[in-house]
Amino acid sequence: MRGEAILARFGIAPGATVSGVAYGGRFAAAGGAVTETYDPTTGALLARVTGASKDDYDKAASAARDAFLRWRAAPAPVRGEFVRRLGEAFRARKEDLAQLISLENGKILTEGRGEIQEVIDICDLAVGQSRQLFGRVIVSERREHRVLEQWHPMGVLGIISAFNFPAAVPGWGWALALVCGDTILWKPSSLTPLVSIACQQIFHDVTNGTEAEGVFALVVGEGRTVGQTMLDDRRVPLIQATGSCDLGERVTAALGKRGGKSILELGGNNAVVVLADADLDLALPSVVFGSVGTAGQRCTSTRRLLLERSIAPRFVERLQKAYATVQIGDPLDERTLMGPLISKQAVADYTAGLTEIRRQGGKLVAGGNALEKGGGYFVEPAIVRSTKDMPIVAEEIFAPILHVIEVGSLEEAIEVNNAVPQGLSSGIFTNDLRKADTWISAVGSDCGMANVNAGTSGAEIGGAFGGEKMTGGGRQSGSDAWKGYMRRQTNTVNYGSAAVLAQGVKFDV
Ligand code: UN1
Repeated sequence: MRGEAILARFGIAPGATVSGVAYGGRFAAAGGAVTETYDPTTGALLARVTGASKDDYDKAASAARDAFLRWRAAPAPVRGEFVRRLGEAFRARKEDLAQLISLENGKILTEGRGEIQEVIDICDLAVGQSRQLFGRVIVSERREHRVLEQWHPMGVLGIISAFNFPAAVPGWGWALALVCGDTILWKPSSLTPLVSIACQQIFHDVTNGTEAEGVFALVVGEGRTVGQTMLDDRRVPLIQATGSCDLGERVTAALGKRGGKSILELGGNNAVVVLADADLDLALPSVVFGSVGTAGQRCTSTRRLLLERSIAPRFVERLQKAYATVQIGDPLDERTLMGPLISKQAVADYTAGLTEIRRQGGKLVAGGNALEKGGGYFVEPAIVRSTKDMPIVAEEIFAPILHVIEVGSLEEAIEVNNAVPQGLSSGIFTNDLRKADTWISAVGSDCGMANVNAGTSGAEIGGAFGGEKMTGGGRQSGSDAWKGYMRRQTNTVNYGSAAVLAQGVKFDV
């Protein structure tokens, strides 16, 4: 069977039933609902994964909590040393994991490799960060007083991750959270449970028999059951969640009731602006990668292309030509540029999305068909000529559909870019310095990420990753995103012998 050798590297036999629950350094005999995971390239069953029952969840969460009580006391650089070893293990298994991602998720191999590289990169960053969890010392208004700020471990980090980045985005969370002194309770997407099981095996390889044993727990399961239990669980003070805007609403509602914190990365509806003065040779590959890469299934995928009117016909023509050369097929074949969508449902969403776009007046100018290809979930990448007032343009359709919208000026481009509810990523192509700087100024793009002469997807881990508005406001990955995984404590220290009150208050007893 296709993929047999890839699965075998992680001890999984095709069609076998494996446990999706692990805590305390080992996989447990799980008793929850069984998830079937499919190869999106062929539609064939890869394996069955037993998810967490209520009882399994409870044991996993307790184990993660117990591990936290020990782990938080380890010096941060010691915790960093484990993350260094995890990074080494991911380096050693990079190709195995990349192939497994291509098999179960359907992204092309180079992107699977890139995804594991992203895990390695965040580990490297986190190791350095483990020696830089700096607080501040603040001058006090009171004599013989000092005010300082410290960052302490938060507790168990719940990770709710999506199918499209089954290893890297959870990796952003666990690598930083571990050096911050937190432990991990991971509910992966039910569409890619094998990738999470493979990662968990590596976690065990590195941490078992050490003081880090048990810092990772895994609970495969549906969002409605296992996910909701986690959202309601006071043992989990912080949840990093990636997914739709609807997921964000559920997370916020549940955490609001119990004072939990969240780091959210929700829907994107990312636009690229190409102005008339732009280098079109530069813009073209960036737009194609943004819209067709990962079969349009990144949160950062380019969904809207805002073209300055005078270049629109020329650029669309070049885009159509480029789209026609995109090789669609087996993501494990190095020549392929676009693999399948994740599921039958995703194909249905693509088709329904295009039908609705046309109903609202959009004109299809490239692609548009689901492809019969050996049982896989393939579609053609599509380009539609749309207008800014079509309501569907404001929605995220998680498929390779690119709206082309004409604009008359930079000002109009900014207005259209900002007119949608989501605010993750954005990019402008221009050679005009003033226009480029306006785009990234306070009156420019309102997104968490705004690029110049670079597309919307493929961010490096060094910057803070995340977006505004319905995208949820969270920041992950680099910069000072680590602060989101810790709790801040302000300390006032009186090293004198008088009880002095702030603001000059007198209260003599
Ligand atoms: C996502 O789609 O949720 O910037 C993450 C990018 C990748 C991460 C995408 N580094 O496209």
